Amino acid sequence: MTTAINRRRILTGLGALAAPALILGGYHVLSDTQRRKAFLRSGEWLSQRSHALIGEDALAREFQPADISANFRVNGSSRPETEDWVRHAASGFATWQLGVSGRVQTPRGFSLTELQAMPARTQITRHDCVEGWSAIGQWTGVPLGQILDRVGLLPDARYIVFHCADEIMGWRYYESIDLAHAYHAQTILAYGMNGGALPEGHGAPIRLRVERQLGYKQAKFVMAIEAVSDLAAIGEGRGGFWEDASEYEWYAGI
Ligand SMILES: Nc1nc2c(c(=O)[nH]1)N[C@H]1C(S)=C(S)[C@@H](COP(=O)(O)O)O[C@H]1N2
Ligand SMILES: [Mo]
Repeated sequence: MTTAINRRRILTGLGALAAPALILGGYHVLSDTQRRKAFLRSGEWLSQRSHALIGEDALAREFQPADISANFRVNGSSRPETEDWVRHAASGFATWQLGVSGRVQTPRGFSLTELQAMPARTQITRHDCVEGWSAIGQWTGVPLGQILDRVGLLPDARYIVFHCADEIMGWRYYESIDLAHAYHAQTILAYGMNGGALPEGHGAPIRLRVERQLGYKQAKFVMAIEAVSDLAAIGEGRGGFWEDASEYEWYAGI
């Protein structure tokens, strides 16, 4: 994907954000939008790493335990059929490792036990699927930023790609986010849900929670993550399974 196409897609996404912001009339939302616009016009955003400048550090709303949905739907893939995942699932992911590669100083794997031993974050948030349903769940996991800091991003890293275990119609599910979202406080690789282990259908052994984005960005069954400088060589180059397969926007901010 060329930078120009990427810019168009991000701008389209931001355009969609502006309308609800105006309707809500929240002054901080409006000023965020204004700041985004000025920032985009300046052209600086192409190289800008600071999420604070584009307002990406704002937290998604968090809820109380009493708000947790009794039924959180399993949507999309519910059980990968790829050989690797099936084998690891059979042994409770005991020897599974999350691979971390790409534009990093030290590519390496992390076992589930290692991930669980790292400082964790628990959050109760609302998941919004574009198909028109929402559910509130509690997620526990390791902040993605901690993993990225352990491997050390190279200066040209701009996106984090999540490679999943499942295939839909013969295509591997994958997703990607920029570094501002990767380092957002509520962006975690979750291994727990509603106080227990992450249920198989919700993405065992780990799934991404990137709480300022829509449902399809919440990659389940994550087997590996890859830091890249450009999304062009991944899948069909639009940054995710649904982005490649349909008109879903790469920037799915909510
Ligand atoms: N690997 C993978 N991740 C995925 C999907 C999928 O089919 N495969 N579906 C996406 C969509 S559209 C939604 S709404 C959520 C559903 O997550 P849930 O099953 O925990 O409700 O996962 C997202 N992540
Ligand atoms: Mo979805």
